[in-house]
Amino acid sequence: MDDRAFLDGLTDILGPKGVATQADDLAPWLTDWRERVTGDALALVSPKNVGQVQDIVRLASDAGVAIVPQGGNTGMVAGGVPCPGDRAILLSLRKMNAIRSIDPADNSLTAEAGAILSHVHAAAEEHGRRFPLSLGAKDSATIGGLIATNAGGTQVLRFGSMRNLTLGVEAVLPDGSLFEGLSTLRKDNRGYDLRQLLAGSEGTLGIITAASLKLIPAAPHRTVAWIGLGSASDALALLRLLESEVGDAVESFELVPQAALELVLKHIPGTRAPLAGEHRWNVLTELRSAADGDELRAQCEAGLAAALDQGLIADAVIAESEAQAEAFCKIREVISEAERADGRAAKHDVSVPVSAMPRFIEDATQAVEDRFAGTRVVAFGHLGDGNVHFNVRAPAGGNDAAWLAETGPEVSSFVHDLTHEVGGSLSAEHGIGQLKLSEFARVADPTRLSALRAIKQALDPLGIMNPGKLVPLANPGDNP
Ligand code: FAD
Ligand code: 2HG
Ligand code: ZN
Repeated sequence: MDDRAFLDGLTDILGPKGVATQADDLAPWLTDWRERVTGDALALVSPKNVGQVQDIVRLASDAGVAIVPQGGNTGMVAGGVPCPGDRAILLSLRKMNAIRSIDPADNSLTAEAGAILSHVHAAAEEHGRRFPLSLGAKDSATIGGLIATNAGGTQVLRFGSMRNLTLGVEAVLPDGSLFEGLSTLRKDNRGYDLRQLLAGSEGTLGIITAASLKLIPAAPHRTVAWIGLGSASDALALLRLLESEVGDAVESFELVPQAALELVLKHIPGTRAPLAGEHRWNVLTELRSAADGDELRAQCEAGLAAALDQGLIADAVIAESEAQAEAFCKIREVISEAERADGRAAKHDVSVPVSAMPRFIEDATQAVEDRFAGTRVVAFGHLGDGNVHFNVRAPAGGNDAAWLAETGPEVSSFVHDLTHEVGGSLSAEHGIGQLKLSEFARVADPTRLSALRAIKQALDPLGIMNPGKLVPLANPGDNP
């Protein structure tokens, strides 16, 4: 089937308004959030229902055209945009954004894949419940994209990543068949778990059209604190101390270096440093309780006082109001945006065992800055999960885009080797996409790679679902 006949077929399925082919209409969706890749597509299609998704998949399969599912296009590894030169369509789930149902007795919510995370939060809150996963892109990221990347965020410490919070999935598989897995069962042992296979599959095994999510009871009382301290190992000791004081009320424990705070203050209007002095490291922690706000705050104060006595922390402030709590949290949420506004960085979304992370941050920072003169490491994020964003910023005053293109790959290999040496992973939460594909192929265990390829081949033998992402080709030279 030639391109003309294929596009006519798409218009038959979706009507003219559901198919965009003009370059201006496509352009905003062909480049990823980090502006690292601009891909090619024959069309942007926006189905409104599952039947249309199935018809598009069958037509694309007949025509041998690749399909790139896209939600909010906030992914960090260019998984949601086509590869340059691809004969592909972008399939946007944005019009499939309904909250289909909420069942407070079941503590579950069922939403279409294009539902935006903050809308899901609001819908759960209306029923006295919470969906406990949040991240800086919450006003754009969609449920489909979050599942497809197995996203994490700031509350993984307590509630786990998207996998742990997804009860059921509805998805169109690469042959156009519909997997009707929207169950809200808490226990289901019918063998291989397709829901879990789709979580983290980055659009390579099918198109998620809806999902059932786990809700938890609302916890109206929160205490948010900003803490200044001298080292990442003190920060980890503080986490363990707070946990012993307040138990699992600690929902977030995020590490923010002074360098990241400075980027935020420089680029994000309306932000203010929470503490008067400067500290090499800061921690943002959020504690929540359904029971008693005053007691929670008292426990937090006691924990911080003990930390001060033990010399673990230098200073701390507990938010006095909800507005101040939001302001503290915002500083953490906008780090990526501030970093992007400041220039290019080689980004590394690494995890190592939690106990090894403080040492890793110190040693790897030293090693990178020694080896690549002028670079500056900004390592921030989810310390309690053993996951920091180990971002290496280009030397100041040069052409950072050119630096990233020329030196970035060498820097990334260096960082990934250091990660690998301590048993870590090169992708803790963002996935592989296009940007980490060659590195994944380089460092991954061959058995893992061949199992991935076998699964891909079994479900998508024609290779139409999001090619060039996540699953490295057997011949490394063929990878984009
Ligand atoms: P997209 O970017 O559109 O797509 C991401 C991947 O999912 C692509 O491979 C795409 O093909 C696939 N996909 C999308 N929809 C579907 C579908 N319906 N079916 C099948 N495949 C699909 N991530 C974290 O884990 N933790 C964070 O703390 C975090 N913070 C962020 C902060 C900012 C400011 C930004 C910009 C991003 C952040 N991210 C974070 C990354 C990003 O938000 C997540 O990866 C998110 O899950 C992507 O959702 P999306 O709807 O934008 O997906
Ligand atoms: C975060 O934790 C995101 O803020 C983005 O995962 C990390 O920009 C990054 O490197
Ligand atoms: Zn993160």
